Amino acid sequence: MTSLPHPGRTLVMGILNGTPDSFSDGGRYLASEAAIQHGLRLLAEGADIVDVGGESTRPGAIRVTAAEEVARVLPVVSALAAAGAFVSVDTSRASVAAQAVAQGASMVNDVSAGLADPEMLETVARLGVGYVAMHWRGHSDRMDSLACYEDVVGEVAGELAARRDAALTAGIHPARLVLDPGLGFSKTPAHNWELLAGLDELAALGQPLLIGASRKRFLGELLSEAGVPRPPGERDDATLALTALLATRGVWGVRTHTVAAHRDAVAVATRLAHA
Ligand code: PMM
Repeated sequence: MTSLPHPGRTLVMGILNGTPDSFSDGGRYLASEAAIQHGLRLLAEGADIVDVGGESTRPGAIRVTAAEEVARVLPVVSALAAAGAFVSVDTSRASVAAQAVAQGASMVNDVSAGLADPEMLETVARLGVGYVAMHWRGHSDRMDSLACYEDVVGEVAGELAARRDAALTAGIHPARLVLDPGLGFSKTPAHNWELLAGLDELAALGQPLLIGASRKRFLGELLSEAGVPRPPGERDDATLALTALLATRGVWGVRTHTVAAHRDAVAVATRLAHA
C-alpha cells in the first residue's frame, strides 16, 4: 500500500512525456533510454514525483493503442522506480495502470478521472496506489468543443465531486485521492484563469489539489505579442510565477517541465508563508 507524499510544501511533479510516435526496434530502445535519462535528471533536480506518460493529450491528438502505450511507458517506469523515484503513470487505461504499478509505479494520474475506462477506479482501488482524478469531458479529438460553461468553477467543482464520490465508492482510499481541475482540457484560457482564481471552491471538495499549468496554451496567449502567442519553450518563467502563487495558496502539487526552478520557487513561497 502506497500513501501520498506530503512534504509540508507544494510538491513538484516532473513531466516525462513518452517517446515520439514513429519508433520501432532500435529506435524504440534509444527513445526509452533517452526518456529514462531525462527522468533521472528530473529526479536529480528534486522531483518529488516523476509522471511518465505514453499518450499525448494535447487538443486534437489521436489516441495510441494500449500496446503502444505500454511499450512506451513500462521500461521507463521500471527504470525510474528502480532508481528510487516516486513514479506516477499518466494513463486513462486500467490495463496500462496495472502493468505500470507492477513495474513499480506508486500513483496513477488519470486525466479522465475514470471516465475513459470503466475498469479504472476498481483497478486502482485494488492496487492500493495513489490516484489523481482530473476534470475531463472527452477525449482530445473533441475536447475543445466541450468547453461550454455558464459557471466554470461551480460546474468543474460539481463534476469533480461526482468523480471523487465514484472513486471513493469504488474503494479508493480518501488518503490516496488527489483532484485536478484539468487546465486546458475542455477549457478556454478564460476558463483556466477563472478556475485558478476559484481554487478555494475546489479545495473545499476535501482532497489535495494538483495543478498542471506548465507551458500551456493559456500562458502563451497571455504573453502574446502582436497577436502571436508566446511559443511553449518560452513559457517557463510565467509557469514559475504561477507556481509561486499557487504554493502560497497551499496546493498539494504542481505538474511541471522544469523541476529545479520549481523547487526553488516553492522554497521561496513556503518560507514566506512561515515567516
Ligand atoms: N496535463 C497534461 C497531461 N497530463 N495530468 C494532470 N493530472 N493534469 C494536467 O493538467 C495534465 C496531465 C497535458 O500537458 P502536457 O502535454 O504538457 O503533458
